[in-house]
Amino acid sequence: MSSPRIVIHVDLDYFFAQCEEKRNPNLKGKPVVVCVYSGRTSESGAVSTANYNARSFGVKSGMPIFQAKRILRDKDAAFLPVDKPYYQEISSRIMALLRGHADKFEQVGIDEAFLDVSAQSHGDFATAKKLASELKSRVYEQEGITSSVGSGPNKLVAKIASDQQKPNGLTTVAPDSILDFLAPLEVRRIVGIGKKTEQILQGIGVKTIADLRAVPAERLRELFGRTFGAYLFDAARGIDDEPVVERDEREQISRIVTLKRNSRSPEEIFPEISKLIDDVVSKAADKGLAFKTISVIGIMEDLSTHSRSETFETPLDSAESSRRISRVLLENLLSGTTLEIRRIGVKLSNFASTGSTAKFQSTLKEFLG
Ligand code: DCP
Ligand code: CA
Ligand code: CA
Repeated sequence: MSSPRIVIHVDLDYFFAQCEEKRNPNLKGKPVVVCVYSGRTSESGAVSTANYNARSFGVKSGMPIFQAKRILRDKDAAFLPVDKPYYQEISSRIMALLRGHADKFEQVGIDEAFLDVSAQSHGDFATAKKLASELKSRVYEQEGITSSVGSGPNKLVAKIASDQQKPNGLTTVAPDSILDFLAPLEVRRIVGIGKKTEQILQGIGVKTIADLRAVPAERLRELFGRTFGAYLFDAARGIDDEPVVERDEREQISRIVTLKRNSRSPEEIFPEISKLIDDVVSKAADKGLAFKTISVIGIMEDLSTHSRSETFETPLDSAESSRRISRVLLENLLSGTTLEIRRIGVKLSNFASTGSTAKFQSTLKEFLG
């Protein structure tokens, strides 16, 4: 038998706000709120993230800025605009550091990554724990950024573990403690369980992962369908076979062609899109990648660019579905303009490994109607 897999998940703490503290150390100790200003008035917009000081008063991501200001009045709080390029620079350096310590590496978003360290830790959890703690220290020494790190036998458990003791946490889940570790946690801690699933589960008296574990496979299948039902059944037991996979470096695969003549006719344009889709989908398949986002891009007769895209919760890899989606996107694009299309393109992005497809295909069915 091969030795167990060991996966580490790193999640940078209150990332945007921590980057602001790094830039301006005077902010430390104060509530810091990073804001997406919508520009209509000086107060309109939403909170992107906040440091833990601000969170202790109830400030949250997504909250209207005026509400955060009200909560933090008299608290000497700093309200700062999002500076994505700056956060991106810091993220890139940290990701490069982490990548250097992984057998396999998968970045997820700007502030998270999975590291498969099975080989270098010889499947030994004590070694992996030491490695996880070293990674935290290195990131802190190099960038002054704290992180929360979890390790476990797979991505599912590692991610739940990193979320367990935020901020600046380190949580190791050994194979013999998976079931006990998961048991008392709320079901929403499982990736893929959103509000809707949580509500359905609550309806049958399921609050914790232990409760979920007690639900028969057949019942889960009735409630959630065969694939998602099976996923929940496994997840409740800490079972997850998703590999850690390096995302395509360019993070997108695209192709564009010039139409024989400018057109607004789907009948004329769609056959071109269809060929492009077959091409990019097979390129993705060659790389073992599935994709969550499909975009259709039109360069119009006046050379302006119009695009439409759709993102699915679960990765796709089927050319047939992609063609059908792109047809809808093309029609949406055309309905947003009276111009004729001169060049037409398609783009796949938001990649994941194949093997993760078809888990939540219901979102696809909803989109296609
Ligand atoms: N973000 C955002 N809007 C949201 C959620 C997040 O703009 N609704 C941005 C700001 C965050 C970054 O993405 O800094 C990472 O998101 P996380 O969910 O990981 O949140 P934080 O890193 O801010 O906090 P935590 O310490 O809980 O990980
Ligand atoms: Ca984070
Ligand atoms: Ca995150």
